[in-house]
Amino acid sequence: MEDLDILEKKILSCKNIEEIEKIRIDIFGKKGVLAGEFIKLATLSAEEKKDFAQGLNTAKERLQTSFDSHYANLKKALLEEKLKSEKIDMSLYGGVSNKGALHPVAETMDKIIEYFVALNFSVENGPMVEDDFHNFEALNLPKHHPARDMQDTFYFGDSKLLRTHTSPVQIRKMLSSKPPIRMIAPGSVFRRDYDLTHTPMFHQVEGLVVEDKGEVSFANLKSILTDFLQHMFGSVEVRFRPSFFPFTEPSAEADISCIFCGGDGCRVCSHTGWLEVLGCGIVDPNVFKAVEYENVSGYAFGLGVERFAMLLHKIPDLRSLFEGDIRLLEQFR
Ligand code: 2NL
Repeated sequence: MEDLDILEKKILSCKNIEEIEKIRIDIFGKKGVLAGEFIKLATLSAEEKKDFAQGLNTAKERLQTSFDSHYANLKKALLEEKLKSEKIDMSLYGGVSNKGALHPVAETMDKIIEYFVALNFSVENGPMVEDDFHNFEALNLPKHHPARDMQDTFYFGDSKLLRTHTSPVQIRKMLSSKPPIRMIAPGSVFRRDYDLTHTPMFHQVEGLVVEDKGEVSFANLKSILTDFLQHMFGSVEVRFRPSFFPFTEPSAEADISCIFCGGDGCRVCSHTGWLEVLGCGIVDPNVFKAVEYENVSGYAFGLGVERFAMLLHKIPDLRSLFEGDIRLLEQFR
């Protein structure tokens, strides 16, 4: 065996990790110096074997100790060198990162939900693929009603359809729980429509309040919606006009004073001074009949989120909300 002192010197003279890794293989490796010596054991007599093996183990331990301590020294030196050379200048300008932002529709949705959650409304969800009963029948939309035309609704072959409003969520809630109910249903809805003011998918928030003790009143409904619209649009005037929906009776539409001209009349409000923003009414008894609710009263409302987002951000073309054009989205950071 090479002289122990020479081997030890070889270890200690390594100047970096690469060198000492090579020496590790030379000495401790499978085909290294030590392995070579251990093979010689086989050729010795029993007596010689004992002495030789003892000597070998002592030598191995000594080399291992030297190796470990020098290896640790080299590692430490390497780290120190790195720490010195890789200094970070915390005062250097890092540039501005590209911050993301909520899409105006999502942001508007959040603002709407926030209002009703604060008034103790629960937020409910339901399937987008619905059936005729939940989407139409239970909502007092009789067969052959124009809103059920193939024209407006996406049908699947198996009598399933894409919900045309979020009302089926309220129907499911009433079918699965007892009154009182105080809920909103936000979500995407689908209609076969595509032009300046319509996209095949858009978002609605509908609200439903059902009481089994005492009666809800139209005054309740007007008051909560007036406050809601002022939460959304600031200090606007709110008015209610009689209207018609199959699922409410009586029904009304709410207008706000035009936020573009302050009510003086402009192109956006068609020179009326008013903008139509939501529909509402007292729940039609036929709806309660369909979900087998007795001796209850309720009110409901529904609104289109894209319209709210467009008014809030003064976005003129509905379709720009769906194009994902970075030049539009960047303006909402
Ligand atoms: C609109 C009008 C409205 C409702 C939605 C509703 C739901 C149930 C019962 C009664 Cl389960 N009504 N929803 C009521 C009135 C109006 O939406 O213009 N939406 C965009």
